[in-house]
Amino acid sequence: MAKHESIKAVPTAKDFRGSVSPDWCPGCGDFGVLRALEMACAKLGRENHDYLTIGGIGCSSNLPGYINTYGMHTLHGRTLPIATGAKLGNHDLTVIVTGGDGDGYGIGGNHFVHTMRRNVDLLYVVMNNQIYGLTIGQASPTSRMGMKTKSTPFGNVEAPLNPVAMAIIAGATYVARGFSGDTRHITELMYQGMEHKGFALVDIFSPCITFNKDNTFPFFKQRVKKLEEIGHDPSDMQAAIEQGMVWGDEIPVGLFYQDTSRAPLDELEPVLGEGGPIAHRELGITKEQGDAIIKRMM
Ligand SMILES: Cc1ncc(C[n+]2csc(CCOP(=O)(O)OP(=O)(O)O)c2C)c(N)n1
Ligand code: SF4
Ligand SMILES: [Mg+2]
Repeated sequence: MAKHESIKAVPTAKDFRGSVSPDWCPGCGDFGVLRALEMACAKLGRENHDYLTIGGIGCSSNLPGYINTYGMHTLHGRTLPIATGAKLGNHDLTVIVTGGDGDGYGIGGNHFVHTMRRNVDLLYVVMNNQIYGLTIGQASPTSRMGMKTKSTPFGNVEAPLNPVAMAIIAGATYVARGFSGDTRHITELMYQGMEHKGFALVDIFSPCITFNKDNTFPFFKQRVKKLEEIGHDPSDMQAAIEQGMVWGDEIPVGLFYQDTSRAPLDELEPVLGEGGPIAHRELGITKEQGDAIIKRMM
């Protein structure tokens, strides 16, 4: 069965625009990510109810409230286990997780590693602004050494983690990076990430114009270099890690790594093999038994 067999109509990006306007600071990089995600969903061609968008806590994690799909606003750092449960509960859904560098690489770091190891079929979009935006400007796991923030007034003494290299090593089967100033490029990266069967990370430089005065739009505009233009082969794991380690006057963006040989978790789980998504199956218990369980849990 084709991955997206339930396609019925061809929606436009406008169909994915939510009814609530984002309360992000005017000029925040997250606006570009939201617009690109709307376009990527339209390009994939599924209907609104075929998508579930899940966020944690943070400016970036508020995105599910602004896009017209099913959505969940969950706990700080806990999006990935919730997304895993949702995907296994209804593996016909296109599951998208959105969040920040603090949410995903800090408090949620353990889940990040294990969700990639399991190759859960979802798109994970991290708006990496190298700062805690919502809590007004503390250092995050991707803040550079020496960076002055509210929590590091004398300069950050911790080394940043490298999400791209980490994702490749941990078992993600689609690893990409983009810049929110290039909406067309990130639309394509996110679209391909949803098409991919398995865990797809799209780490996006999404400047926090209010609290990060180092990693700004001009900073990235001057440095980003598309991997497509330098002839990188995304099936070459070693080359992908090497490119992932590059950080300087040029910073690579694009598709670093893709492995299409590994099946995603939902295809390997025997219980899901026959009978369609669990969410659509009969419960196999009587109404009385169901009522008793609900009563006990209330
Ligand atoms: C368990 C828990 N710890 C801490 C917080 C406080 N908190 C809320 S958002 C956040 C960090 C947000 O940073 P990031 O994920 O990078 O998102 P951004 O706002 O930068 O988009 C923190 C520490 C919380 N809400 N819950
Ligand atoms: S604080 Fe930073 S990340 Fe949050 S909305 Fe404002 S610019 Fe964006
Ligand atoms: Mg952040």
